[in-house]
Amino acid sequence: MKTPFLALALAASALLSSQANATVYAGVNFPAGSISFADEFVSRSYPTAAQAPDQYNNHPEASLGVPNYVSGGGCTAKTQPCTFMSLGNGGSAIWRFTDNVLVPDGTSNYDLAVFEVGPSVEPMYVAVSKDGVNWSNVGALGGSTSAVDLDSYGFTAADHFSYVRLTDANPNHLTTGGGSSGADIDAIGAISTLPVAAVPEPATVALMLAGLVGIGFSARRKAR
Ligand SMILES: [Ca+2]
Ligand SMILES: [Ca+2]
Ligand SMILES: [Ca+2]
Repeated sequence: MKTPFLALALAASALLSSQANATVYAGVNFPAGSISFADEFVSRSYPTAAQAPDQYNNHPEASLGVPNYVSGGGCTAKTQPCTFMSLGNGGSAIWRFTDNVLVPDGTSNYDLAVFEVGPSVEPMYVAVSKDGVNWSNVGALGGSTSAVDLDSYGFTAADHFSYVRLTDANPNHLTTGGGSSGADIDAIGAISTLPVAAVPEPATVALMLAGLVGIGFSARRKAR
């Protein structure tokens, strides 16, 4: 009976630790906590070079990890390093999750949240991808809408997404750039997420195998 008990104990502790990670960021509850957020910046592009934001609003690392924008924290040469990255007018950028994947949660609740700086979300289109090559459009954000329900696009539990693409959609300023032009991205978070299983260290695997052999040996001894 040792093995089923052990499996049960491991499952219970995994459940407890996942609930323990739940954290509210800027009013949104993330059940898996800080791993939920985009980990890597992949690429970006602009319709023309003139539509890019200026150098102070152009730091991709400012859009990674948990939301950290503080109201009034603009990006100029005189202030602290920027806490968000502007997309540029009509600009597009791609992010990647590396220690987690974005999944639909099986309900109409939101699954993906984009933290855009300012009182009203600047309009942008959202797409998701499993491989960074094939993309599925999942609507637009703007105004008071800053999150996406993947289930409403027909995805199922088997759909695990590692990439998010945001494209600035403001129709009023598509010709010029500079400053903090385009939507300003503080963070991108998978509300519905699964951790990517870490590959165990060889030493851990050896220890687990030794444990299994030990359990088998003691079971054989008892059977005699
Ligand atoms: Ca992450
Ligand atoms: Ca959902
Ligand atoms: Ca940020």
